Amino acid sequence: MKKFGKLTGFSKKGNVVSLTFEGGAARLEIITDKIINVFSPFECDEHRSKAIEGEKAVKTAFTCKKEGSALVVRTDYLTVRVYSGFKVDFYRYDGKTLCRDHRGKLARVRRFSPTYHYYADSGIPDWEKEILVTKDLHEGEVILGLGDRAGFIDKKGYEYRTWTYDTTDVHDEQMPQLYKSIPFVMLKKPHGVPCGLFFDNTYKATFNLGHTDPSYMWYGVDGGNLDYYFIGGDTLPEIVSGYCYLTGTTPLPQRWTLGYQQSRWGYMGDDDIKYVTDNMRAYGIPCDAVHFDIEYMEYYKDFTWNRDRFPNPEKTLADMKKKGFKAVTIVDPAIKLQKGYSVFDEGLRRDVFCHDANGLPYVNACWPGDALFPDFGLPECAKWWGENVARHAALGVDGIWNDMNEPASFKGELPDDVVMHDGERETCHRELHNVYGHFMDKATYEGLKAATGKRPFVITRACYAGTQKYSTAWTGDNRAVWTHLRTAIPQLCTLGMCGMTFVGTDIGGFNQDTTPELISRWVEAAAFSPLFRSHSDKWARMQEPWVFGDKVTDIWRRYVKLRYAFIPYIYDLLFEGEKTGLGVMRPLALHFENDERALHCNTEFTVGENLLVAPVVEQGAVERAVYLPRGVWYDVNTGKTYRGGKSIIAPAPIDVLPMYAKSGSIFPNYEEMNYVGEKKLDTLILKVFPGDGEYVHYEDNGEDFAYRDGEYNSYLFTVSADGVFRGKLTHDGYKKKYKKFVVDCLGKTYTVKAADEFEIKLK
Ligand code: MIG
Repeated sequence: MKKFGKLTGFSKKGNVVSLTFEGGAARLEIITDKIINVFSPFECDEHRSKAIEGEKAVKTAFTCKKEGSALVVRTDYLTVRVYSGFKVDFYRYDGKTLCRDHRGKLARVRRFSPTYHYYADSGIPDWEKEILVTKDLHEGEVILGLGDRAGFIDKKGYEYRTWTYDTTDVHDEQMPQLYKSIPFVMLKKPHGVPCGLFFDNTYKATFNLGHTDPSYMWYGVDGGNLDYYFIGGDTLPEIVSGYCYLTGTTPLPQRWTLGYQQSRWGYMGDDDIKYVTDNMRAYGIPCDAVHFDIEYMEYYKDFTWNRDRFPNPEKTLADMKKKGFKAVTIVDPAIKLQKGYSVFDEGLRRDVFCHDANGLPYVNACWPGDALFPDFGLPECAKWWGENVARHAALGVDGIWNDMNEPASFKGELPDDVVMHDGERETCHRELHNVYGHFMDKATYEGLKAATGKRPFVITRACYAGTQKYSTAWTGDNRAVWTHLRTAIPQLCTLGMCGMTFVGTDIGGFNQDTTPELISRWVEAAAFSPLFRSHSDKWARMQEPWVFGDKVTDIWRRYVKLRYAFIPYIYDLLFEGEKTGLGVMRPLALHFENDERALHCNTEFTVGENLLVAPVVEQGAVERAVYLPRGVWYDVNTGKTYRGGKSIIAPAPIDVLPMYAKSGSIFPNYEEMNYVGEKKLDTLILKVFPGDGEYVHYEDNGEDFAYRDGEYNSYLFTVSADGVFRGKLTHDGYKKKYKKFVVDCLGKTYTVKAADEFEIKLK
């Protein structure tokens, strides 16, 4: 660890407090009264953030003075005390400790008995890295976040890395790195005030989260600067919003992207696409999109079509469209090294590929064999890529699926010194590995946006902090094992708390042969995951909704229909989320952070704030314990009420997904449909659970960016404990309005013609 030594001076200019230590310079930047950047230039003097775009610092009143041995910086919300050694402690305005640097010595994890101490670990431990941040942890404190992890909601006790990584191993809590790198954690003491730490550095980093010793955590990173943001706020949702204030939010997607999507690596040609689209409709299972995996290409060459299998792609896509299906096609970063392949030729001519240390195009391999890797951070490369995306989309492609962008490569990992660019600045793979996917997603988003004017639909496997602005994500190659179904809940909820709200898993499991029971439970558990897609490996058994017989098909139909009913609710959450950064699937920890049982609940989640979902994630189970936090809850399936603050046993035969609505909640639903856009959305159903409550609903064209200019309607719906339901149009900006509202209170329905204001007395 770098020795900063004695604090020798400070000065204040604008929103920056510059610090000098015997061992070097550092600074604090006041971003807002709750967000402070802690910085020391190890590599350069500027931030070089890939996650944060634009200026985030706002004019903030603060004071700065020496108090004893500490330099004390105060905003309206925070008190920051800086000491020698560049130790930085954060307190709230009322003196409550938020987060302090750890002072004690760090230790190694002991792996040998005292008698055999001469077997001590060799080599330099990770925590002797130059750039190292250590923070105190407390009894019972939980650590949330850190992006793509197959662990639990609480990450305390584990050691993880950020280095995007392609793996088909079982993803479990001990997996140190997965496809995505999001260096953001939140700390929460029982009944204490939470805080967040965003380490905005793209180099390989280690997070020891109380793994060696539960009294501290440390973060150490291989390069770049010491550059992290402390994020304060009274509640966890505020911390999440603070993080998204910095890194951006998930933009509202096109409505159809919330529909069910069918995928498989192994739909080889026109007949397979027809097999899927015909059967979806024949079995009456709503579906909006089919995904085209790498087999649609000619020799795995991006932006080409295999003409033997798809003689006329325009017609394939147009035929799909007639039946109400959108098409999402995969691309991999690796571009086949082949003269005469126009994408390769043009890329070479425009010099958009990564180079090796000798300045020659860097060659590795992937599905197309020997291949070059686009240098997506280079503006010219992003442009070239976007143009290819646009040309491809012009055929009738509706979304782009970015795979293998860790980047994955078949001839070993890219060496550290492969030359890449961050804008016009030349740097290397060691710095940009973790943002390779991020840059690809951004270029893809921009290409699609320019080509279509619609809200781009991009799905990625790899990402960094801030990628939510450009892409949705799936959790990569899971397996058809129950562990992966169980893991999906904390994994998706955690991604959601890290800005990546539009996420999902491969339903049924990607690798290995799923079972009828597992896939049934999986579709139930996934019914509320924003990205709702079944996908499987080429060598796994077929797993379309109808291949396991009527019983399983009925479950699929029921839960896909449930999903379609709830599309307006999920859409509302995404609209809100664009402002707040909050996710769709949320761990109980988020809204019940002072309830220790909720804080550790890994097998339940809420959708928004008021709908609690508790899927069965265990083979053979026909009931399960459900923890209901404080308050009155309605069993959505039966209407029965429960007082929370305790666990109940929920009956859950194979076709039942336990769901609970908070008293006073209102959920907008659609009528049945085979796909989004099949029917005019004239009727809105409002599912009401008695009590006091209000709900804001949002209506727009579901497609383009006109909503940003006010082309939308919003409605305020309220219900009161004495049984009066009211509706009111509160923003009138979109012409095609609902014609009818159906209020459904525990099965009793009331229909009203749409009016700017209405009132119903519920019986
Ligand atoms: O090396 O495109 O995670 O979803 O089906 C495998 C084939 C490459 C990995 C992706 C998976 C996809 C598969 N891909």
